[in-house]
Amino acid sequence: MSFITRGFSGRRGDRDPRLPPGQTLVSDWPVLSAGPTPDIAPEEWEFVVTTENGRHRWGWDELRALGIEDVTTDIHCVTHWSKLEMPWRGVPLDKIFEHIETSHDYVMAHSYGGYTTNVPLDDLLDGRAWIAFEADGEPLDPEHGGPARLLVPHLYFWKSAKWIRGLVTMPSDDPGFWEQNGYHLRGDPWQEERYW
Ligand SMILES: Nc1nc2c(c(=O)[nH]1)N[C@H]1C(S)=C(S)[C@@H](COP(=O)(O)O)O[C@H]1N2
Ligand SMILES: [Mo]
Repeated sequence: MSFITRGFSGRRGDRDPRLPPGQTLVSDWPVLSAGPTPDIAPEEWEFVVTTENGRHRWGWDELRALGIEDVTTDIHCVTHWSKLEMPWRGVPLDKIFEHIETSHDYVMAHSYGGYTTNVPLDDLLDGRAWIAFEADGEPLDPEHGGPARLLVPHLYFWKSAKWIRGLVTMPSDDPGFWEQNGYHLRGDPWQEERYW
């Protein structure tokens, strides 16, 4: 009994309370991509939301016109690195879903290049998710998802689909690319929902 509690409590005060369990701080920004980096000019980029009721499409300027926000947030990769207080700029998903009607509770995010990841619709709303096009005060590098990526910082970073192309709503929580390969369906870093 006592050796377990001693092992856990001894170090607790040293840890940054913003770091979820099992995470380590990095000062650089690692690149993690499952395939090649697509080359998409903002003029060609489009974002399409597809529901059981139809499709809604935004071009680059149309999407930005929905309303741009600056947000400073922490990000947590399932491979155990975290970055704290990163400045981002993007359009909150709330602004997009003002124009969308669906009875579905889940979405599949689709990227240029074919990457997919599933997210409960609730996790994209209430100021918790953005279509981001700047980080650290600069346009997103192509390797980090430029011209635009999904940003869902309260879930592990694999949910933040780079080169985002659109969302398709779903009645059930069907697994995306990494989720089919053993990653957790939701991926809350505070619950350590890494694999399943
Ligand atoms: N389209 C696409 N999005 C993606 C990935 C990917 O391979 N393709 N990798 C995911 C994973 S596992 C992580 S940790 C982050 C990495 O983002 P970064 O390369 O900007 O750090 O992007 C996520 N989004
Ligand atoms: Mo990741």
